[in-house]
Amino acid sequence: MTAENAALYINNGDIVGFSGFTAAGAPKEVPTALAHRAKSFHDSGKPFKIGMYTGASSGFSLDGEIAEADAVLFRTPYQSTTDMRAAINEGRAPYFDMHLSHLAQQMRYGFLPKPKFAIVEACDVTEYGEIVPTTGVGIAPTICQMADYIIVELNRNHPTELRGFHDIYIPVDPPGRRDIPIYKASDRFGSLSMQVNPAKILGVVETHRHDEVSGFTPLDKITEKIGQNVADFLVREIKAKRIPKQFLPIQSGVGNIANAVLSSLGSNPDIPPFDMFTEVIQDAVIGLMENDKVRFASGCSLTITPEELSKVYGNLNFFRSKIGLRSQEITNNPEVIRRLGLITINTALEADIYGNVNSTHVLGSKMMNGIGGSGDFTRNAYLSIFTTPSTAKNGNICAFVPMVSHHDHTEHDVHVLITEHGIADLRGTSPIQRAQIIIDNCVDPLYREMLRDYIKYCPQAHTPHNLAACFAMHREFYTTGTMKNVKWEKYV
Ligand code: 0RQ
Repeated sequence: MTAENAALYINNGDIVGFSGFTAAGAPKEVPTALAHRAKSFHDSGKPFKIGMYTGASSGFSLDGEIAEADAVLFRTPYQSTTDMRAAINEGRAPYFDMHLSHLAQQMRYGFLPKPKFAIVEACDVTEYGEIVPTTGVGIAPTICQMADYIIVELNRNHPTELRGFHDIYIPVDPPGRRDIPIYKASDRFGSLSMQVNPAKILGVVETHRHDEVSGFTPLDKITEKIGQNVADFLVREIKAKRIPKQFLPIQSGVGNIANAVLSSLGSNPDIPPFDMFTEVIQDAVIGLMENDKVRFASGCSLTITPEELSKVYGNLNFFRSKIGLRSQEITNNPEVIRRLGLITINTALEADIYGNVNSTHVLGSKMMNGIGGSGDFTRNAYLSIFTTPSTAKNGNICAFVPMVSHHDHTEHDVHVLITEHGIADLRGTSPIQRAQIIIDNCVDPLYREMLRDYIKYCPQAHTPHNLAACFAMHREFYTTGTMKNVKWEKYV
């Protein structure tokens, strides 16, 4: 059927689950047609909004179009398009930010409204109800199981030979849940496709559209240095025998820094070949697989640019033995993360001098993207690392503040902070020791004295704070456009 005809099934107030994870494997044609349907309703003065579940972020033709059409009843668990972010921060799209591993099970537990429709991208679908996803899995198995109706976007841009990349499994819910039998990243135990009742499939929409995955900005001096610092730190840990010499699986977050970190790990001769047990498999991983530096990558999406994807599709047999795509409740599962002993590397927006991390809220209130999988991985890691450039906005924002303005990862979970200036190893340190280590090693020299001075204005305590002044840096930025000129006397 056409995307327009498929969209006609969906009405105001309906709840829709979408396949994919990031822009990889997200449907494209039907969401855009839905957005047009919403606009035509709005033009005739009628309401049209849908509840939206996705795996994580999605592409412009999904989040962008639906947000632009002002058709969001609610949205969870993660997003990163400009339009959706604006709709959320302007109060036009009610959003709740969730740990990605929680979403599918909370839908099944009945904590969240049941999806009526599942719109899923596939590279193959059979009359018996077998659906083979494309480059992203996300929450697709659960939404296909729960939804009353399924619309399949059959994307001819992806070969049917993607069959064999996936490992699909829905855990039984408590009290019957059993262990997840993954003992190394490359273990597979699920099925190759999603099996649904074929009677639920309303129709199949064909498309040839590419995943809307954007490329990376070339490495700059800061991201390159952060990547080198991470690699140096991990080499040091291997030499100190705190990481086994055969190394441990890596999880790395999204974006330019994560890509730079992977490149540095890949080119460092003292880091042995490794497995990845991660969420998003990014561009850098493909080259590292070709060079035998990455042995296997388990993830819930292959979020790679068309150039890298064509390498994978040009050598499907090689990459099928090296990539496993699973749902996010398996890739981010605390049980498996703890068992495999992951080294997790995620990015902070800001951290405080005591090691707490904000990954989501700009200056405490504006949603950036969401917590994503960073909490799933950080809390359960063997060794958790956060990276960040030491400043943002041309040095006018210091990434280190007295108290984080929003709290995603606590001091209890954050083992190491790394910036372009250096490494703060926080393991086994008290709050005041952490403050010294972070200021000396990670903070930009421009802000070091300012943060040392802050502590002087704090009454003696286990975690010294001056509650009148702890957000002074944020307040100065709001009023003057820079944190550079904070005078604590003005606030204390
Ligand atoms: O804004 O582009 O307007 O200048 O924030 O900053 O440095 O480009 O960072 O793209 O690596 O994203 C934490 C958001 C980092 C991401 C976050 C401004 C800065 C810029 C973005 P401009 P960068 P990145 C598993 C892991 C949570 C989910 C996660 C993220 C913009 O990594 O979403 O970890 N993480 N998932 O200028 C105000 C500060 C700022 C600031 C930076 N302190 N205050 N603005 N900016 N620091 C994968 C998944 O879950 C899918």
